[in-house]
This record gives sequence, C-alpha cells and structure tokens, in this order.
Amino acid sequence: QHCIILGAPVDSGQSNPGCLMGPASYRVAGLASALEELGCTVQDQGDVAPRPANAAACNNPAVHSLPETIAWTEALSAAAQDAASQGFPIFLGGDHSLSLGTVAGVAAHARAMNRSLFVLWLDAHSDFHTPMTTGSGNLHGTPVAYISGRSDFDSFPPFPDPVPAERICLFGIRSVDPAERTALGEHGITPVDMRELDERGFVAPLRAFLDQVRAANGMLHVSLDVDFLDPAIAPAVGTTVPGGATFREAHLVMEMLHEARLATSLDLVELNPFLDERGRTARLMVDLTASLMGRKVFDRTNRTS
Ligand code: DIR
Ligand code: MN
Ligand code: MN
Ligand code: MN
Repeated sequence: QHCIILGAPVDSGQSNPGCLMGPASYRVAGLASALEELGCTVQDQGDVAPRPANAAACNNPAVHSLPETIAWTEALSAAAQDAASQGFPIFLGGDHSLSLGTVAGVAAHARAMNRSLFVLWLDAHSDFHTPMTTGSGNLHGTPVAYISGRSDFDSFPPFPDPVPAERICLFGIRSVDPAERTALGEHGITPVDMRELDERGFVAPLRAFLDQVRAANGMLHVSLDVDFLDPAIAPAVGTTVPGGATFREAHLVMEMLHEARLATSLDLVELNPFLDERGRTARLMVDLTASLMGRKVFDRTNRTS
C-alpha cells in the first residue's frame, strides 16, 4: 500500500480547543514508522492549509465558525481528491468537520473512477445535523448529512455525488439528538447502534456491510472518531460518551477491515491531545490504524472461520 498522510488541523467545528494539535500528536506517536514496519510506503504531505475565510452567513444563530469550516471543506476536498488518485489517504484531524471536505474529495474521485463510494462511520454520534438543525452550533455534528446530500448546506460547495443511505454505515452510535433521529428515519438510515452491537456482536453487522461493498466493487471511506472508543481507553476527546467500543472490539473492527481489503481512505478525527494522558489515546489511534493496514498476531487468511 502507498499511504499518503495529510494533516488537517481543524479546530473550528467544535468548541473545545486542542484538536489542531492532533496531526502533530499522531506524528509524534509514530504513525509513519508503524506503517513502514507493515511494508507500506509512506508519503507525509504535511498539513493542508485553507485559504483565508470569506464571509458566510447562516440563519441559525447557534452556528459558529461557518466561514472557516467552508474554507477547510474546499481545501480538504481538493487535497483528498488528489491524494485518493495517488494512494491510500490517511487524514489526521482535527475535528470531525474535516470530513465535510475529505469525503467530498474521495466522492469526487470515486465518481471519476466510475466506482460507488461507501462510508463506514465509527462514532458515538450520528453527525446528521444540518447547519439549520444543530443546537450546539458545532459543525462537526453535520458531515453525514452533507455526505447524504441533505439541503441547508447552501454556502458549502455542492457535495459531488451524494452517498445513498444504504451505502452509509453508522457504527457504534449511542448519542443522537432528537432532530437527527427524525431526519435519519426520514432519510432511511438505520444506524448500527451500541444496543445492536450488544445483541449481535461486532462481527455480523460489520461483515454484512463489507459484503455489500464487495458485491458493488465499491470504494470504502472509513471515518474513525475517537469517541467511538470507550472513554476508559480513549480519554482525549471533547465529547466522550460512556459505553463505547472496547480495546478488543476496536481492534477486531480494524483487523476485519484489513482482511476484507476494501478500505480506500481513512479519517482519524476528534483527537484532542490537550486532554490526553501522556499520548495514550494518540498511540491507541496509531495502533488501530496499524491493525487496519495489516498488523496482526497471526495470519488468518487460510482459516475458515
Ligand atoms: C452533538 C454532539 N450531537 C452536537 N456531536 C458530536 O453537538 O451536534 N459529534 N460530538 O461528534
Ligand atoms: Mn463524529
Ligand atoms: Mn463523535
Ligand atoms: Mn458537538
């Protein structure tokens, strides 16, 4: 694999300063060397820089940092489309509003390649607000709505090729606002929430989604929010929610993704190193990325179950 690392020090999509230190933290935690040890070639293209923000307004007075978020969306979309044509992009966040841009870029690439894009959203939250429905005003709660082609993103670049509901898998969800719940229902997205994972385990629902990606010869963008993980193992995020994926469950997801060989791009989002405990969360995120790229105890490809 040729991995292209792109820093996205986005801090404007939420209100707990510190995510801008995320890319530096992943680099210090040894992301590039972990990937090289797995036989990947690694090209760190440094951090993306947005153009200066232009004025942009929104009728919801709660929304903050809209111009900055639009500027990031444009810059990351261009960078992501370019990187996706050269290799496997890994976007180092930065808060989750960066996915407005990264997914737009990989969607444009998928369209150019005549491939269907699928999205696996590993998160405590459904991120299905529009700028008009968000109560917190934090635009990191909106990327899945944008990817789905919902309206009310007027001042943003139009999303290249909206991803239909059945190609989006929200996984690990356990915090959904009322406006999001209604809109998810109307849109036909049924998240794989923690309740479902408690009942069915992690393997069956993930395998079912991966089978769909394979059957469609799709591209697969994985967006990993730190708060997908249980706060006990990943404290460095501003929006912790109890009851998240354990260490073993998270690695299982990543190892299954590697074995399926379907993932084509990855976001690592919401790490706030200012809240970390001696780099613990950053190192866990690097280790999970290594699992996705092939780190394992034993090769299982010849096993039947
Ligand atoms: C909440 C929290 N739904 C909001 N969202 C978060 O502010 O819209 N997303 N933290 O990751
Ligand atoms: Mn999120
Ligand atoms: Mn989240
Ligand atoms: Mn929020």
